[in-house]
Amino acid sequence: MTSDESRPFGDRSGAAGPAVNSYTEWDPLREVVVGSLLGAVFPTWHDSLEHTMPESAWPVFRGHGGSPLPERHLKAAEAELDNLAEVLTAEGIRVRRPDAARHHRPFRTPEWESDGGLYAAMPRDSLIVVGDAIVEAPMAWRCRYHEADAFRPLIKSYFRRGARWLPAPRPQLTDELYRGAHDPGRWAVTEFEPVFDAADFLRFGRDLIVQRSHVTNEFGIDWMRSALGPEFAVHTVETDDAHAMHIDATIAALAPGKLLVHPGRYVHSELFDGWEILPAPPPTLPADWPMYFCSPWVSMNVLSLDPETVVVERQERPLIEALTAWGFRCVEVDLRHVYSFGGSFHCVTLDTVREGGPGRYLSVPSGS
Ligand code: DAV
Repeated sequence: MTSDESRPFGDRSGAAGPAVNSYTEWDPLREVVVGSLLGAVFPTWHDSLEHTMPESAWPVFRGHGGSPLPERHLKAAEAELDNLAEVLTAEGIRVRRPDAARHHRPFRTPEWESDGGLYAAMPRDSLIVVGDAIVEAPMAWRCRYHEADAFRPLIKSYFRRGARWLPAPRPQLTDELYRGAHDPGRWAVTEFEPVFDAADFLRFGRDLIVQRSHVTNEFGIDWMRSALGPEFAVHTVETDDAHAMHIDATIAALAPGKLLVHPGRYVHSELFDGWEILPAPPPTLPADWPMYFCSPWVSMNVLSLDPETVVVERQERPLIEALTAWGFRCVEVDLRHVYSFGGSFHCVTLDTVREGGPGRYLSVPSGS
């Protein structure tokens, strides 16, 4: 038993420094959670997945809910995640990993059942650190209902050491949440109850931005506003993405005043007036690379280690050249096998400790 676990409520005085402290996407990174694909399974099919998953994946998903993801590819991807953890450690950053979880086990509520879970690979989707608080997202996909559980030992440890712990209201995920096939509404989820994935938010000090998506509704955004309180402002931004699910392959904030954007999806917001905006070069992934969950644009899903340093996929040469020319040091890491399962460096990490406090970086109209 570590000293931390021997006292049920640990040191919540903050005397040892904040256990979590992360206000931006770019302040110098001190501690990070890196996800794991161990035991990952195919998601259990639900019609709402059609809005965001590549059409080529639908038949595979339909037939394989709860069964293991392709083994060789998965092993190669897990090795990439282990290597990422080593690279970050070598950069002087403390790395935490989730517990092994039994994602293949079916589960049910009184209203529905799922053939299994998914994985603990993408802590960015289920969790967000805002200042000294960890928020657990009410995820919209039924198979992701227990996804944050693999991170609970870490969350409890952060809480014992002074972090605030804000789990969103447990969603019911009944049929009322999902738009029917014949419903002309734009989004897969209705306003039945608050839902969001944490990866639809990005942090800019006292300001956060969020996109409405197929997994994030207005009710969820309102809940986040209320949970964070008046010290933070949450701004909804428009994006041009018919398949919107997670803002981090549309906008990447690399430093104060420097935004990397998807050339097609980014819609200019006056919040970024005065910022330099770099459209990301197209991804280099071969067309026949298996992509079960997302588009190759996770190439721009980079992780900032500080305002001058970015972790980038080794084979994304045009992006590495563009970022280098923009003044960044690029830490090149292989992650293509992980791409196949839905994300890259930003998705697979949760930056629990960064230096710095709450600043103001966005051009916020007065009165909002
Ligand atoms: O481009 O398919 C990826 C988002 C990753 N969480 C895309 C969005």
